[in-house]
Amino acid sequence: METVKVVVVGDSGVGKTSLVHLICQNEPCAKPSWTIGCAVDVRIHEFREGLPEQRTYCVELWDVGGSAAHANTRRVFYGGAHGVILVHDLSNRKTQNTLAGWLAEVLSRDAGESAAFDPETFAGSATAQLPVLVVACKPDLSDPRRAAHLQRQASRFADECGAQEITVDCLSARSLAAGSSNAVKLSRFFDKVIERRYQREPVTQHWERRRPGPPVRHSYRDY
Ligand SMILES: Nc1nc2c(ncn2[C@@H]2O[C@H](COP(=O)(O)OP(=O)(O)O)[C@@H](O)[C@H]2O)c(=O)[nH]1
Ligand SMILES: [Mg+2]
Repeated sequence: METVKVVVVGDSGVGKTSLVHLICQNEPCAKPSWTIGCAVDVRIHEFREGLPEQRTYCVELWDVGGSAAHANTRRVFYGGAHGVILVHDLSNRKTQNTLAGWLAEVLSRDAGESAAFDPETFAGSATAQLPVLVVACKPDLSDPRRAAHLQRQASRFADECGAQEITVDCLSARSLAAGSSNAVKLSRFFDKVIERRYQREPVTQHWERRRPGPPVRHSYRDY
């Protein structure tokens, strides 16, 4: 099965592990353990579901530990990513401000550790490079007025980088229930990641054009 890689980043404790569990297992994670390094889970995704070109893909979700102590070593997990999910926490106001920095960190994966980069510039050109989804977690823990304020802040950023947005209570399976607007947006995001990854190959010719061979190390510049 053909595969795409999506990295999931955001500050520690915002709900990344819980979100990935909900997306991949279709049920909330009772007690997420602290993420050390990176954990990978997969979701089987129907690309363009319901259309003649529908096809099954495997979406790998790379849940990257967000602690500051590992800022220098986690870059290794970003290589070859085809999409990014940026996660923030509506009960923690600092976590919206760091989204641009997280995106810049992912986009600078090939630039070497010492490269200086400007989050604003990177955010502006992000979608030209890879699709982005912004996820707001813990709406249930924030009072509605405060949540709305923090949500607006995140939305401004999402607009700047052309990202879709969803709000997910990771402790409730209903948040991503089949047919819900969240589920539809998530599905469209995965479609976009797959389109971007395979855009040079017309969809109907994937199988004919694939030849067995050694694994290729992809760079986002190839797409
Ligand atoms: N109430 C509530 N708690 C959440 C939600 N998402 C995550 N949590 C809790 O927040 C804590 C940190 O979540 P975790 O997934 O480990 O965050 P990570 O560090 O970003 O991977 C855990 O206790 C989760 O159960 C949510 O949407 N609502
Ligand atoms: Mg985690």
